Amino acid sequence: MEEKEILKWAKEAASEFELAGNVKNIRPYGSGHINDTFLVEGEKDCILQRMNRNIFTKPEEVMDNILGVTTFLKKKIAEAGGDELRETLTVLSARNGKPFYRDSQGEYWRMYYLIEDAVSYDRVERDEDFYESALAFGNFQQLLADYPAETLHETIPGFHDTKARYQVFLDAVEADVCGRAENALEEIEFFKSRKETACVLGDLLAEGKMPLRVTHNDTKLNNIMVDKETRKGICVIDLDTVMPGLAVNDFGDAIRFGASTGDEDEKDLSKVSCDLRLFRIYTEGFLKGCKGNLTDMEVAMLPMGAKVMTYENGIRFLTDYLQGDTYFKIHREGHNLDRCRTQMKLVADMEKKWKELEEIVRECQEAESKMR
Ligand code: ADP
Ligand code: GN1
Ligand code: MG
Repeated sequence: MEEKEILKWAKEAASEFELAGNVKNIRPYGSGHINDTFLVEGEKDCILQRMNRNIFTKPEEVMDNILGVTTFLKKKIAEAGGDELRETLTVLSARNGKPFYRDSQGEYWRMYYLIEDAVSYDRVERDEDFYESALAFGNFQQLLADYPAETLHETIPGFHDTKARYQVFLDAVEADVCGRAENALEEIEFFKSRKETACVLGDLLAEGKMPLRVTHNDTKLNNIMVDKETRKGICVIDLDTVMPGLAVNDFGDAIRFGASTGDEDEKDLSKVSCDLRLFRIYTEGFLKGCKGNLTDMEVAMLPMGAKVMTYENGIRFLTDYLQGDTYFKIHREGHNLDRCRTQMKLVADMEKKWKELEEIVRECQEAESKMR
């Protein structure tokens, strides 16, 4: 659908939410890959989103999770004397009383308060911001430690089941519906030759060696709002994939995006590597945010989380390229292949720096436990 057309639907949807008040302006917003996001400027600024129905096939369940989690967090934030309107998302009801509006085309729209005086970053601009984001994501996991996990719907089945994703990737190569596999022979080989990476964490989980926790599962830097003044990571957003998962994956996904020296879709691969300084900064913040609650195995597996999440995103981008770009939003031809290549470069670089990554984690853990 063209931008103008979506905007027309967005205006109609906005009017279905009372709190949008007198809408002055609506415009596309942010750089997420999944939902269509709009800033609604009115009496109080809001964020309107058209949920991606291809991906979230049960939008009611997604909203049920988000309401459950944000209600739970608001209580904890209030108890700690925080600002519950800024430190977590606020889901606004539509006129129909539901936490979403379904339009005549069957599309689902939701509205949140805008987190004011805060920004989200697409790349690390200041080390302190990266540290604060780590602290906030670690803390987020701790706040949800006693959340009743059994009440959460699995919004995307097998979301971080890397082994299952590997199989989907193999099937996509085999089917080659767009005839693109011949453009990606090296890339396909790269992931095939590292098949064991797809299995490591799933195996540890199956063997009971790592706990399942309530995790965010999409810890990209731009999924956290940083206060413009205090520069603290004040609000974790994009709660669509809060589900039982692995702590090391939350750590790892943030590293693959934020500790890279290049953008996720950088074409010049000489600019892409895993920055050890940023890796250290994030490790320090995450361990602090987790307040000593990670098991020894989880701590030891933090570098693996980074590698596995990077590998997984690589096969996801490649699979999407092979399948005709039906999942991630793209803005140019070959966009998903470019994204896949940065992930490959990062995986290879992490392999080269493996000993250093492990050493950094050891040092940070030692320093953190001394401070506790
Ligand atoms: P996607 O799933 O497509 O990534 P997000 O929920 O992450 O969608 O939203 C996309 C972007 O919109 C975010 O990165 C952030 O910049 C902005 N955003 C989303 N919700 C809010 C909010 N409540 N307040 C301020 N900005 C927001
Ligand atoms: C998507 O929604 P967004 O843009 O924050 C994706 C993540 C990927 C990421 C890659 C629900 O995140 O899993 O790691 O793109 N989210 C979903 O940039 O698939
Ligand atoms: Mg997002």
